[in-house]
Parts: sequence; structure tokens; C-alpha cells
Amino acid sequence: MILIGMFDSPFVRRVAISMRLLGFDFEHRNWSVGKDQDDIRRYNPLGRVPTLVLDDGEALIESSAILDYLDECAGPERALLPLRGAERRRALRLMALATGAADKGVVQLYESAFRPAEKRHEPWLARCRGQMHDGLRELDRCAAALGNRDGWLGERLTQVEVTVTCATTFLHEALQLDSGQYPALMRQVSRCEALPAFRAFHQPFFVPRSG
Ligand SMILES: N[C@@H](CCC(=O)N[C@@H](CS)C(=O)NCC(=O)O)C(=O)O
Repeated sequence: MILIGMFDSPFVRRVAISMRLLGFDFEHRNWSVGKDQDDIRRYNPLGRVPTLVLDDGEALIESSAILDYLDECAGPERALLPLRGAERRRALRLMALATGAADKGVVQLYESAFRPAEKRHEPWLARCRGQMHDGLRELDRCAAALGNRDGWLGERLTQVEVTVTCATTFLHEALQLDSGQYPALMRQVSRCEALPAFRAFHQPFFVPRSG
């Protein structure tokens, strides 16, 4: 399998970490959505990452669809997302908060990267910033409710750990958030970032400023 996209994307990173945790080997194409857009479009008409090209040439797009495929291949005993019930709904909610906050972070970065400074719409940026922080605040509240327990759903490492960690680390690095602002969330995130699979795929985000 070939994974397309840079590990500075939380969406690409969560796929790479999941593949490592589930024991799937992959080749990596470190293609940028900026300069390598034409190459990415050969596999994904949207020109977005992650894209996962299977051995028979089929290309999977959208990280949630890729993770769904990986869990299916891994089987019910090893799947990273709980299979059903209240635990699955709780996992999906936590992951939606994380990916939603990451989406709002990406929008802010693209505003600075692609729109000329004099055309930026500050109320829209403020709204995205607010939504991003509200998502992180809710994750912090949920993490605080865990008390001293490690693990969002229990002791087993799940897709919640992977997705929440990738999104939170990305937002802190790319938007230079205060690392003391969400202490309970950061405690869970730091624990995961120390694990080998997380350390293996980490590339801090860099965005060139357009002025
Ligand atoms: N919902 C998508 C989000 C992926 C995403 O936002 N990827 C960004 C990189 S972080 C991208 O491809 N940006 C290029 C573009 O949208 O034109 C997923 O989960 O795969």
C-alpha cells in the first residue's frame, strides 16, 4: 500500500500511526498539497491527503474511510474503533471534536497561506478560532472527567487516542497554542506522544506566510 501525504497533516498522521499500530506496512509519498497537487490528483480528484493506494491500484480517499478499511482488514478483535454501542458513540464523538477542531485550524492556516493579508476577513477567522478552542475545551473537560486514569475508553489504545493526539499536537504546533491551556487533554496527549508508533510519524507543521 502507498500512503500519500505529509505527516504534518493530522489526518495523514492518524492513518500512518494506525497502520503501524495494526501492523500494516506501507510505502510513503511525502507529497505536499501545494507543490505536488498534480501528482496527488492522479490518485484523488480532490487533490487532498491522505490518500491510500491499495496494492490492486484502488485509491481510498478521506481519512475516516481509510481507517474504516484498515479496521475491517485488522478484524473485530484488533480494530481500533469500538465496534458498536455506547462505547463506539463516545469514541466517534471524541474523534469528531478532534477532527472538527483540526479542520478549523486548517482553515485558519490556509487563510494566512493563500489569502492576501488585506483581503482577510477577521470575523470569519475569529469564528474559526472560537470553534477550534471550544472543541479543545470540550475535549479537556472530557479528559478531566477521566481523573488519573490513562486512556479515553479504558486501558486499550484506541482510535480516540490516535485521532485526539494527532489533532491536538497539530493545533498546538501549527497555531502555537499555549500548552498550559488544556492540562487534562495535554496529559493524555503527552502520554501517547511518548509511544513508539506516535514518535515514528511526527513532522511539525510549517506554513509559509504570504504576508
Ligand atoms: N476530511 C479530510 C480532511 C483532510 C484534509 O484536510 N487534508 C488537507 C491537508 S491537512 C488537504 O488535503 N488540503 C488540501 C486541500 O484541501 O486542498 C480527511 O479526513 O481526510
